[in-house]
Amino acid sequence: MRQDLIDQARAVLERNDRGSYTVPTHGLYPFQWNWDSALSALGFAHFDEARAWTEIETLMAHQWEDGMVPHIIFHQNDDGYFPGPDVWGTQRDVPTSGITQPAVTGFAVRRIFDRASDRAMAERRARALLPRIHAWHQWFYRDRDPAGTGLVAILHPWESGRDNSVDWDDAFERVPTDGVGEFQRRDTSHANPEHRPTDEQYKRYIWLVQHFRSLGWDNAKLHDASPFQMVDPGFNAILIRSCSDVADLADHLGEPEIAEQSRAFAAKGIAAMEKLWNVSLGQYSCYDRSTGKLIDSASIGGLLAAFCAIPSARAKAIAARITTLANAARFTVPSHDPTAPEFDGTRYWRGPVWLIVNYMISDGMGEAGQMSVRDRIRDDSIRLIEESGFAEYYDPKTAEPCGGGSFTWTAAMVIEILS
Ligand code: 9YW
Repeated sequence: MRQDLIDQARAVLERNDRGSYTVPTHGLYPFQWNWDSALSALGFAHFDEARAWTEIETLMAHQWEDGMVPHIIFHQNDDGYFPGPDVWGTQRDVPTSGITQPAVTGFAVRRIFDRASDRAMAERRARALLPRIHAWHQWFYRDRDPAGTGLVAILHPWESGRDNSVDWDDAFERVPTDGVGEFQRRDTSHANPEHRPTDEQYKRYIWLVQHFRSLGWDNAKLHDASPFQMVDPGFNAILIRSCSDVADLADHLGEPEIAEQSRAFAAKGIAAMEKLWNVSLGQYSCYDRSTGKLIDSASIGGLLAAFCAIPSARAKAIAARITTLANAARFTVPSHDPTAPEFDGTRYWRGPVWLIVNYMISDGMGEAGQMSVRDRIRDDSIRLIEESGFAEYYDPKTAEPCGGGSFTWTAAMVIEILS
């Protein structure tokens, strides 16, 4: 049975493989997405190490001169997705979006490196990637944390990877929609509109894109000019974890300056994470940098914090919180608390379970010694696949498969968990 699932997962990866990059799924997402690629490479590495390295190299080849790594790379034309390159207007030879996504690449590279059987290839390819990944991390702490707090802000919900999370609802009230003309969404023709963000949210997504475009995508200006500046614990935890992993890798590859700076980023970040602890929720939560307030939204962003080396008392509290959530749903970990009024079990990031987030939280739980919660998340993840196939996300109460099907990173996580 397990080998059967691994074989099916591998077939999904192969179907979505476009040679030097992978699309998240045919139709709905016809380009290369940033954190999808890094996590999908983990799956490839189990049966084709060279292909895994190529996935990440293709992503990093489109890094901007300032260090930013874009969230979408539009390798070829496809009208099936909105907003396409003409809306972003980033003026690059191979068009890209103008915002970034969770920096999971440093973690993925370290993991692929550690497990590689072809050591010479791993040394060569990791050595070439290391300075690029480090430059991305430096960009984050320079342009997304201009006051040097130790935590970076996202300027668009798409950067978090959790597009329509409840976390952004209040801040989105402040994002205007004037000047956003008519547009035609394409996502709702590929997937059930009930499973996707609303039109009102899309107007605000596009307003932010137009605003940043009017500033010439100059990252030195965007942070202060954005009405949306959100400090997401999950996003920061991924960056901190990648900084720690890059530090270890740099030690191994004889790059002491990269190691030292990466370790300093991680240490400062972990200390600053404490400010995101939300006592009333018993978990971490987002901080709205524009208003200076913690947001009382019990989302998975606050649990994903466990992906970096938070204090053990905090990891224990997160484990307890996941156990409580598990009692309110059949499958862990719902992307929003099922007992909260905003919970919606099929609408994207407002309730459904996502295997990639499960993977990262369970990894963090394992690192923190919380083995029973780690195992529970992994078992639930595989039960979801057995019941409902390789979907984009799942209803945590019914296991209904939602969004796109034959999904690359879902398949990659299955290979990771079962191999
Ligand atoms: C979109 C590709 C991407 C993920 C994001 C997810 C979704 C794309 O799909 O965003 O157009 O809304 O929210 O995390 O990278 O799988």
